[in-house]
Amino acid sequence: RHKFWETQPVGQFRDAADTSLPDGPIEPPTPLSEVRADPYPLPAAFEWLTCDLDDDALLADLYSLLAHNYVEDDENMFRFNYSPAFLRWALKPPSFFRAWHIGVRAKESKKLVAFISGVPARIRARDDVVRMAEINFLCVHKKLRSKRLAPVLIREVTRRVHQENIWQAAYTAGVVLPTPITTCRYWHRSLNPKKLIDVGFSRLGPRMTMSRTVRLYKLPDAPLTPGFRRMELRDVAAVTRLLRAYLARFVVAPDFDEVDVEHWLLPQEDVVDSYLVESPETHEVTDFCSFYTLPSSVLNNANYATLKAAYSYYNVSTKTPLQQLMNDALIVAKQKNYDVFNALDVMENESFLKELKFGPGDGQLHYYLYNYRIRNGIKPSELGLVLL
Ligand code: MYA
Ligand code: JJ1
Repeated sequence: RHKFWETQPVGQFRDAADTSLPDGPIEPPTPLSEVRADPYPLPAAFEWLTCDLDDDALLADLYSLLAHNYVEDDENMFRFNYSPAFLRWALKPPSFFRAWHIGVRAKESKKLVAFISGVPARIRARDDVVRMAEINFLCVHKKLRSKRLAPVLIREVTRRVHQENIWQAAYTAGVVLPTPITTCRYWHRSLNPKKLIDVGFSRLGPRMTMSRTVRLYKLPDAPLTPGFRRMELRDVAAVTRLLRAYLARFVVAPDFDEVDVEHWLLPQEDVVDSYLVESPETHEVTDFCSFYTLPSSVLNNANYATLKAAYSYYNVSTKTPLQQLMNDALIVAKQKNYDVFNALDVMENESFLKELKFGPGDGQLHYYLYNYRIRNGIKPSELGLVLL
């Protein structure tokens, strides 16, 4: 059934019942001298292109490939529209490898027709901190689908990750592959219900009018928690301490240091937003919340071209109740003109979703590890990892 995935060191569906297999790497590393030295062959009309994302023209080509060919919802009404600034942020973390930004272009026209990327990360699984690649932005142009190009891209990124002596990876997908470590649900909190209904993202509830719906989702004009403010560079150490202590509670989570926190969590306009609570008395940082900006193109709508969506990222509460903290996150997202605030049911998110009027979406997100077994998988609430 899975001609490609059956050949890969991932949990196979047929092993699901076998509880004797241990947690940890599925196969051992091979000597670097045995890692294939040259790129996998592509069909004759195409060539590999290692992408330089500092090149604005190349970044614009990648943006356009994804804006027209990346992930859509099940009814093809919306398509993710990652901004160029977001792509640069997502693909150039500390110690990134340029060789892991892999394009395929047509030899003749030089048009970019496919892409896959990896970035390095330290990810902890139970008590094992593992160097991994986070694989994302796998995309094949709509006109080249179902020609088995995706397995070539995956093999090539795997080869280039192996060349750095890294043997594990983490990735997410909307489709079921062998074998998810967990399956998460998307939840959505309307901020601009009228627009969401107009574009078909949500529907008017039974026995609801537009004006009752608008009232239902109304939020205060400014955050309510005293000491709630935007994160700044001087907060990196305090946020790192909070986040490390919090993520230690989950079975699978990133192992962030201060360098990572500065990259992944310091606010960048229309890319990532982070807020914290600084105690007005002690000036201690006690709580933290963050979201990233991922608009979606609205396909086939006469009135609107894009939906502005915020996605819940990492949140930590030690003093302010999580529900109150996330209510303030909704308030600042509303102030900044987001149409919807999305969250997965990971970490402790279940504790506020219903109370803050999030509703379940029709999309799921499956999480995977490559060459690392986690027997029986985990629950979404045991997962402390958010991929972009
Ligand atoms: S998830 C986002 C993926 N992108 C999209 O959904 C955008 C829109 N779709 C497309 O661009 C294409 O449909 C794609 C497939 C490119 C997805 N992950 O070439 P094909 C398998 C993994 O004929 P196409 C993200 O970015 C499929 O089961 N495998 O198909 C994370 C089949 O294999 P098998 C997938 O539709 C990516 C084979 O591909 C996915 O033209 C993580 C068919 O190939 C998918 N999302 O192209 C990648 N979709 O026969 C894995 C289909 O066995 C990383 N397939 O069932 C693994 C770790 C690597 C590093 C390891 C380091 C140590
Ligand atoms: O956004 C998603 N679904 C929306 C729109 C559905 C449109 C018709 N299919 C949705 N809306 C309902 C919201 C409503 C608001 C009021 C309260 C009740 C709920 O459900 C879904 C997620 O739910 N998104 C997708 O399907 C996009 C793809 C998701 C898989 C992502 C793969 C990631 C790639 C790896 O990086």
